[in-house]
Amino acid sequence: MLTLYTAETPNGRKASIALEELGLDYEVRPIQLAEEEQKLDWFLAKNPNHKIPVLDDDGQAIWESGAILLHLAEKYDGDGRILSKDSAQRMEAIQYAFFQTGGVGPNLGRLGAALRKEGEKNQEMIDIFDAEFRRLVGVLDSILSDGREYLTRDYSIGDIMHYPWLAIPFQMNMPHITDHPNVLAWLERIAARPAVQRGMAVPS
Ligand SMILES: N[C@@H](CCC(=O)N[C@@H](CS)C(=O)NCC(=O)O)C(=O)O
Repeated sequence: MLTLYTAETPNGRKASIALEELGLDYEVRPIQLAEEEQKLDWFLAKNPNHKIPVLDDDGQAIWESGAILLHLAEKYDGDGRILSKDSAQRMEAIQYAFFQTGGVGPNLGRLGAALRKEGEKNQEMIDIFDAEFRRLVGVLDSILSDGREYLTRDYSIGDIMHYPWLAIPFQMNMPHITDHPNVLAWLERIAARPAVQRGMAVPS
């Protein structure tokens, strides 16, 4: 049995999109982050890093969104729907998944936190994260400029890892996205996928 411990955040939605793309049956257990439910002992026993998402697969608790997607691909993706069976394609998809966890995720996350900070804002920090986020979107834009449909030849965990994060500035029409036509077109393509729409609605 699969249970996804998640919340209404980009990292949680990577996992729900992957589960939906694979057509798996799973239960959703929403975690109230504002109430710090992720810091209760029962949750820490699943993820000592007190963060969602966590996927419980028959008693095995897996945390870190990238590891969850790799686990789902290894165990449930016989057709290569989210991770190609071709070894070069597979490695390229994993490369983009790592690129997301070390790049767009932390930079956009910290930019959002710096902008939301109550009281006096640290403009220097805002400028650093903003510039780095803009640079990373530019890198993605230049990769997509050769006309490819997805980050790798086939739709993959690389696309899934990036989408929920970039969907935020995309929906807000931020120049970071609108200045990058290849990223914009890629986001529209991913947003049109029914499994992505279902995954983005979790938890409902
Ligand atoms: N590197 C982790 C990041 C997960 C993460 O930052 N989760 C946030 C929500 S998006 C969280 O649970 N924060 C609660 C906390 O830090 O206490 C992943 O990719 O799974």
